[in-house]
Amino acid sequence: MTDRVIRIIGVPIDLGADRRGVDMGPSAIRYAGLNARLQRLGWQVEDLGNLNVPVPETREIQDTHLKYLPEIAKVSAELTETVAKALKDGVVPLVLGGDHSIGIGSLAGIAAAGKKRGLIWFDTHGDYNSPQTTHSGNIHGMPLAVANGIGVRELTEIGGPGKKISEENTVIIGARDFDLDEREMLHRSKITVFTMSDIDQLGMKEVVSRGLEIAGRGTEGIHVSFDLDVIDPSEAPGVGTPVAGGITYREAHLAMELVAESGLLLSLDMAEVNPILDTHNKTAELAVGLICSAFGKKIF
Ligand code: Z70
Ligand code: MN
Ligand code: MN
Ligand code: MN
Repeated sequence: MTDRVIRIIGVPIDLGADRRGVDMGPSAIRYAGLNARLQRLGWQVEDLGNLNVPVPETREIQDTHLKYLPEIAKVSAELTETVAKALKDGVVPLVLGGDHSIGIGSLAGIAAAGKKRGLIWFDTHGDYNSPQTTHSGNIHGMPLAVANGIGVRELTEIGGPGKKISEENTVIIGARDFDLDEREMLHRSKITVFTMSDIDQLGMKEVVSRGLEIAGRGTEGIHVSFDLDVIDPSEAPGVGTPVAGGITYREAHLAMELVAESGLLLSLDMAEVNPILDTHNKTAELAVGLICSAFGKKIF
């Protein structure tokens, strides 16, 4: 199975979020045994280490609607190139956040490599704000909008002009917290949203099956971007923005197992692990478990 290679790309960034700590996510996830566990599953692992990310103390916020825009644009451009190169090299990029602004570079990298991929975005949030609709000015609330061509050109044109996703093949799962105007914009888009209410009514299996069908339709596979805050804070306390009412540990694993079974997964982001709020690296360990489920770990 030596042809199966995962390339790990750490992005220790917290410039996209208010709460400090998610910059330590890549360390915590590696500390939880990521590389060895993937190897035990039969994967060859290449760890590129971390991209260079400035710390906020060395920078000043210039635009309160787009905090740390120049810094995030620079890191996103580097991530775009790194992800595009991985795809051209025929390996599977695994991007470790860091706040969810990492989605900008991941999706731009996939597009730059010329791949038509569906997207499943597991998140409490829509991450679909524009500089006009944002209340926080935090760019981690914008990556999905940016990928869909909404926002400033410094972000939307990273990796080239044009949309980086196909709306018709984009699915959000686990949402329960939108800003008002963000919600309106999502309603007007062709993105499919499965809320917590949908999961309660249909069950995770049905939601993910529908999501895979939508994301996989007419594409060569899918990218999964997983924000750990989609999981209930009782089971994932160490996240950037804990919000009550999330999916369970078991639903999260089921979702990743279904992704693995589909055979569609081509690249993965794990975002928003915050070791400062975590208890004994529980959330980072969960992140590693979910990555393993997504990459084919079976219980039996
Ligand atoms: C809010 C904003 C967000 C993650 C929080 C929250 C966005 N909609 N995303 N935590 N991962 O600030 O735009
Ligand atoms: Mn997010
Ligand atoms: Mn979120
Ligand atoms: Mn508003």
